[in-house]
Amino acid sequence: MADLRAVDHHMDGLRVLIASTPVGALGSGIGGGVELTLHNLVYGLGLRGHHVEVVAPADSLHVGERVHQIDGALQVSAQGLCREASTELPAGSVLAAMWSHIGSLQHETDVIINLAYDWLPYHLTQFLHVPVLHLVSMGSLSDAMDQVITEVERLRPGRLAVHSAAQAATFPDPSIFRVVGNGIVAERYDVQLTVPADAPLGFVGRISPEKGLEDVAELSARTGHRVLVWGILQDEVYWQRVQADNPQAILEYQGFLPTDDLQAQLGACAALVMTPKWVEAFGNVAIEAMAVGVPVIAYGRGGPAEIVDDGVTGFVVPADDIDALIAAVARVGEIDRAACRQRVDNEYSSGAMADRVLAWIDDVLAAPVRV
Ligand code: HBI
Repeated sequence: MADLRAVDHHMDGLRVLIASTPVGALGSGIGGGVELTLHNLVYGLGLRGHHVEVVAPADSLHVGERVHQIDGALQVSAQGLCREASTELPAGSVLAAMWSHIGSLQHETDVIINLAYDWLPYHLTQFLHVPVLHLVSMGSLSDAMDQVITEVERLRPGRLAVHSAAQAATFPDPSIFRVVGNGIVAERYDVQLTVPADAPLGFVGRISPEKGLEDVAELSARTGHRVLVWGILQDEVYWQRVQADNPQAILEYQGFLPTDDLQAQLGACAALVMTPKWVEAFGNVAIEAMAVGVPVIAYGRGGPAEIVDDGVTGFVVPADDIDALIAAVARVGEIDRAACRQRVDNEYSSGAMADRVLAWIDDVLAAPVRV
């Protein structure tokens, strides 16, 4: 018998407070995948009748029923840090201010979902009286973060989730994480079921070494396939080097587009190619491509390899094997584009993701309260 509190809350809806990333305002694009996750959670939990509010840095876009906009100095991205990196809080930290504000909202909140990959929210978990659930946005990056994440599991078991098993596997003890996948607001994506025979390939992601664009350039140089490239040009030197190393490659940079524009252009591609060199926690672009009917051809590394249903929604090839990549591209006509969209509707819609998160919340609310 589920805990009465949990059932009761579902009757008139849970009051959910989502803490965003402190690295950038919502809408700035700095938050990367976390922004998509947040929008999708707000929409999906709202669909299921819950009341969702957001705490985010000032100048954020409006999402959900209310965005509490917090002034303060943005947090440095953890992405570039080394394993021994210390936890830093700038003077006037927006992260500290966000969590002071969250503390003051506890009396009108049933559950807090933290999306920040930062030390403070994890350490505060034991002191807040409203349950804090952490959806970890990246793989293991530093010892300090690994330790504070592990501390949460020791003091408040069941509060940790990741987007993929591969992401969990980067941490010392993968078993402490619940795998919840991710989701998108599928209604925003228009499926394109047919493309011309000479349709280009697509590459979506920050132009940065960990995304492995050089392998796609070599594919293009060897096959003559045009590749449309979307994403923030994060590393100009890398971009120049990729083109210099593959003069025959046909890479056409399309800029960084907002979701509505990206999905319309991406749908015209024959396939999306994903050649990550690091362990992508999930690979949102894989479900965005499938949502518009585009098969995904991905290296067997990280989140994307768990999203692609080999032979049904695309192909998974041995990581770093460009011959295998080329062979898979030649077979993309075998994939039913409608099946790609169907898999998103079944598995990666906002409702499907919200149901996985609500099952997680139920388990937390039903667990004996630890003093
Ligand atoms: N860095 N310190 C910090 N905190 C975050 O929440 C964070 C980050 N870097 C990147 C990031 N979040 C998001 O882009 C994730 O989607 C990867």
